[in-house]
Amino acid sequence: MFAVIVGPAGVGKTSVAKKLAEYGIFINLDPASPTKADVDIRNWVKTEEVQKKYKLGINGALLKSMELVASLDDWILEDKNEFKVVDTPGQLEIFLYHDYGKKVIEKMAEHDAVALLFVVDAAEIQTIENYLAILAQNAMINLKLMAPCVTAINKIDLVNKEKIMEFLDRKRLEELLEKGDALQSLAKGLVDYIEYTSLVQRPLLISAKTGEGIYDVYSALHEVHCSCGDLS
Ligand SMILES: Nc1nc2c(ncn2[C@@H]2O[C@H](COP(=O)(O)OP(=O)(O)O)[C@@H](O)[C@H]2O)c(=O)[nH]1
Ligand SMILES: [Mg+2]
Repeated sequence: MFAVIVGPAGVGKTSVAKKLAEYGIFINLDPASPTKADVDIRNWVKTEEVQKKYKLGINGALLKSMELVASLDDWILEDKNEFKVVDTPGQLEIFLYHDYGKKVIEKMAEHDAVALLFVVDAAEIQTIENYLAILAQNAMINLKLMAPCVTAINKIDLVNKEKIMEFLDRKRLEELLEKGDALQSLAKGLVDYIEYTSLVQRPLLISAKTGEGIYDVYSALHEVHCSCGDLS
């Protein structure tokens, strides 16, 4: 299967991908990130070269790079038995606003099953509003990419776990929402939507630094993949 790591910049995607790749192989699909990989998209597309060639700013160059990546399939490995961890750029608009990310995912799905891992930073989940905003992004990624998705809250080694655990407890979350404002029905609808669409319902608490929860992510990715069957 392809386990595709998506999420904002700096949340620890590459670190998580490398840890997960201890169970398989590491594919770097970030044309701006020089990193040691088993398969590296930079053999075909390098963002700094695209920037020069097309005279673009850094964001434009990244988008153009992903457009080029979406047209390639040289990097795709055929072996279905392999657990292939795919690291991606942190510019979420590639997946949410443009079709480049979706095209890349569709290309992978032609060859093997695809499961997504949405990685977020634990430091960003200190309030219920932020937690709900993360759920909303997760829902958008699910909708847009139409692939099963697991959410991982990374850098759990840096925060108070108890607080986040409160949000993950559905009953406690509802109690917290009761005290909220007019947005609570929207928020509840969102929680229902996520529970309805996510096969692994609770985000996993992990740390790429200590290794905590990495095996759980590996299992969860296989679980969603098995529940959804082969997408190809
Ligand atoms: N404390 C801690 N730092 C982490 C963890 N995961 C990543 N980092 C650090 O966060 C920074 C960004 O990580 P990186 O993997 O490059 O994030 P990316 O931009 O999402 O690929 C680096 O300095 C990492 O060492 C973690 O679980 N705990
Ligand atoms: Mg990275």
